[in-house]
Amino acid sequence: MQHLSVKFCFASFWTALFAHHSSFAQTDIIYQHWQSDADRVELQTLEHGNIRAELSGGPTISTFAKENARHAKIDISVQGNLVVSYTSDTRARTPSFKIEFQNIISGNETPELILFEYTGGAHCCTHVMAFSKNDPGRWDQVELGSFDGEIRFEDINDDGISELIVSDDRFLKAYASHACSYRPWKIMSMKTGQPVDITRHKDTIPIHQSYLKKLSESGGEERCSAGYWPAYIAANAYLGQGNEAWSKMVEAYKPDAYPYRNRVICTDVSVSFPKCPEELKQSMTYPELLERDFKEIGLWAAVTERQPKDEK
Ligand SMILES: [Ca+2]
Repeated sequence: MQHLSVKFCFASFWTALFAHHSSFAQTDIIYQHWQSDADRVELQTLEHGNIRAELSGGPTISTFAKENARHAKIDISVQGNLVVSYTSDTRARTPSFKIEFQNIISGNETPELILFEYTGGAHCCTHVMAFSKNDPGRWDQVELGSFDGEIRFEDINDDGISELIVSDDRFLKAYASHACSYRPWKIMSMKTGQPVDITRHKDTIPIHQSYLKKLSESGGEERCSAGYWPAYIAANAYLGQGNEAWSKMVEAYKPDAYPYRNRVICTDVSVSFPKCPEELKQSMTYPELLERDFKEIGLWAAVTERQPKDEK
């Protein structure tokens, strides 16, 4: 059973990585999947203009896995001069890697090299890094984050620079099982060299609209109601319709139904639940829990507003 879930997960990893839109052709991408009996993977190269990226890998001693782990190694050279040599710190025994070129930073003349590293485990995570030329001859490494679901680059506002679109993992397993956790999109854009959350920018409206269309066709409202409503309300809130979405949830909410069962939470968020003193434990209904969580992630105002919010 464990074996099956890992296989499924690899399948979804590759599906997620293939599902992207960019100005670069598929030939600009290298995939590297480790066979479990191999000590190292064959070196592969990817070129763009005078930039050459080499992806290789071998056994490693990492912070996470003391033995039997494998790392990815990226060497980037420009006109034959080595500008980046990066070795990943992985916990994976049979990791998967992908590199591709994407324009995600404006103001420099070269595209970024993106490394996707699937760290292993039943679900989590794909760690994403960008290598970017900033000052003449200087290349920086930028952490884009670790994500459990789909990851894609798409130029959502046609300015020639791709935005990063990922599943919002804050909604994962918060109200339902992994399979029943619907996640709205989180959208990020690079500003002054760092990823910035632009999920509520007006340019993202078509992304949320298309998400809601898919969500309504998913059957999740019936099958996974407790995991469906948070994503439905959040995506609607991004479109200035949070208030109506909340009302729909309240209408559908059945206090006695299993998916909506009350949760006991610890009112001190700094204390893990097993260590929570009895006097700090509190039973919350499903709507109360949603309200608390939406307040915590700064979305409650958007649930009670009616106009699209433009956060730059
Ligand atoms: Ca763009």
